[in-house]
Amino acid sequence: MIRTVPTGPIAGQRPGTSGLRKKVPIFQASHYVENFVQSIFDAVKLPAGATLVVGGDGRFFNRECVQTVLKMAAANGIGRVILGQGGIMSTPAVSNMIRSRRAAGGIILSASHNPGGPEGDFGIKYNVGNGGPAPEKVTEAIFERSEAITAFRIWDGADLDIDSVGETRLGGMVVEIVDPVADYAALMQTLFDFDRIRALFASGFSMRYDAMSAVTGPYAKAILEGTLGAARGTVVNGMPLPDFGGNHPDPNLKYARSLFELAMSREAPDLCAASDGDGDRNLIIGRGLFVTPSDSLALLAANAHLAPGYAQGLAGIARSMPTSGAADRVAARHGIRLYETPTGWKFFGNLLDAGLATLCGEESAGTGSNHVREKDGLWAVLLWLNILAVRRQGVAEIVRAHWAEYGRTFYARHDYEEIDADGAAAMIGALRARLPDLKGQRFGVSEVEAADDFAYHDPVDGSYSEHQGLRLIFSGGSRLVYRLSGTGTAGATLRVYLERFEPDPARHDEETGAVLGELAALSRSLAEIERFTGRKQPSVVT
Ligand code: VG1
Ligand code: CO
Repeated sequence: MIRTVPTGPIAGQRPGTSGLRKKVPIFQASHYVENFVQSIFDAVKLPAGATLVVGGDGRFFNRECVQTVLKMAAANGIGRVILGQGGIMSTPAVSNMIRSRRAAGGIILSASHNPGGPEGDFGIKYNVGNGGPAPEKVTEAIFERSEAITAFRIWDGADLDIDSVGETRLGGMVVEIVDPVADYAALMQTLFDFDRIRALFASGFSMRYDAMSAVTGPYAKAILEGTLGAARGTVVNGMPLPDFGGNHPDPNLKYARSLFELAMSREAPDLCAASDGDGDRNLIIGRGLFVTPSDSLALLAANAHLAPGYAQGLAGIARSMPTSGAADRVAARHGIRLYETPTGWKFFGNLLDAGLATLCGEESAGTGSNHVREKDGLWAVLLWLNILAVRRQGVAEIVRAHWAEYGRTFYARHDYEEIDADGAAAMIGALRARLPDLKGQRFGVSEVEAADDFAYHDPVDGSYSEHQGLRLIFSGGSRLVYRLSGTGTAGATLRVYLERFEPDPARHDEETGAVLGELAALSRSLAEIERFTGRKQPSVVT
């Protein structure tokens, strides 16, 4: 039986960079999930009988939330829900499922790389029919609806068994529970030379893949150990856990520290890799060398043609604005276009749909291609493996050769987490107001050549997004970018992105911290970070 339940707006249901993300207790509050899910259905107005894909990263509250979404879908005229077994499906696998099954859209339950558990984070994200995150006009419409909601519709009945593969019914709606891995694994097989990667592993190539007790464990085990013949035990922390084993499923140098230490040790395998909570991010570390995500995008772009799925070359490359200019040099050399977009994967969707870009990437460990409309962690690892299998060189050797050819872009991101939101906003406001004066000013050996508040005109649909980060471009190839995070759940997080281009190979082995030291000091004094936020140093450097 369908029930219509009166409700009223709950403040603050505005989706951020990647969906609605809040602390678990907020999601557990009465009507919180129901209001937001009803706002999605009201705003996107799917045709009666439409198909919807639903999956989550398995974090705490995933299973309860799946039940609510199913019951509300049944009460809102959805014809079929394709659900990952146990409520689990990685973000790129949901994207693929939406596309391959021609679903109208999908709902992803995840807070990605944020910590999980009863006091951790949760999130709900709506993806549209191309398989990608809803564009801004859709997320705005959802938010507006949440501010005016008066009732939600829900199926009144017992919870469904979500653990057995097969079809069941909820009222008039079919619930199809699927193996979340199979279709995704089949897609990977069409893109990469699995025989060659198998031969690489057979030749003794060693690897460690840290699934961080998050969603990619079953995918990595099936593909790396199952199909490609990597040694058993290659995948560690391979079981998705509601609290991610008490760890923070963010594959960076801070939270994947033990993997990093292994890669730097005498026992280092040929390749160390990791993915985040929902499987869309990747970390790549060669023996003794961490590959920055910005470099990884450039390297993958320069070598993608070695994989069958990209043998025709690339139509174009897209990167988010804070991502380093390393990929720009590859695009320039290959005579293809480089698109610079605001932060967040939703801005790549139009470029991919229109065939303007083939590869996309972000400095935050996200890389992907036109095979789906999300960034894809395991895909990036497989593309690296394909390249290593063809070139038969080590990761570090390939990276150094790339730097020698294109120059090296030293890069770091400084995060000031959980700072006071008003102080952070005041700091950005003050710096924004000074941008026109900064242009032409000299700091040490370099001069500010350009200073702006990044805005983006989507070349496909003409939409305009402003205030996407403050940029200072210096003579000699250095850059500073300041923006506030749109994914945090406590206070504000200031992100400062630093880069410096170094063409001279004799200087490519210098320490990133030393190379960027002066720029880091300047980033603090210029924006008066301490005065506005009380912080002398960043809380995380990646
Ligand atoms: C961060 C990253 C951004 C990424 C977003 C979602 O956003 O900087 O590059 O697209 O997370 O990633 P922000 O607004 O906090 O800087 V995920 O893996 O959460 O889907
Ligand atoms: Co993620």
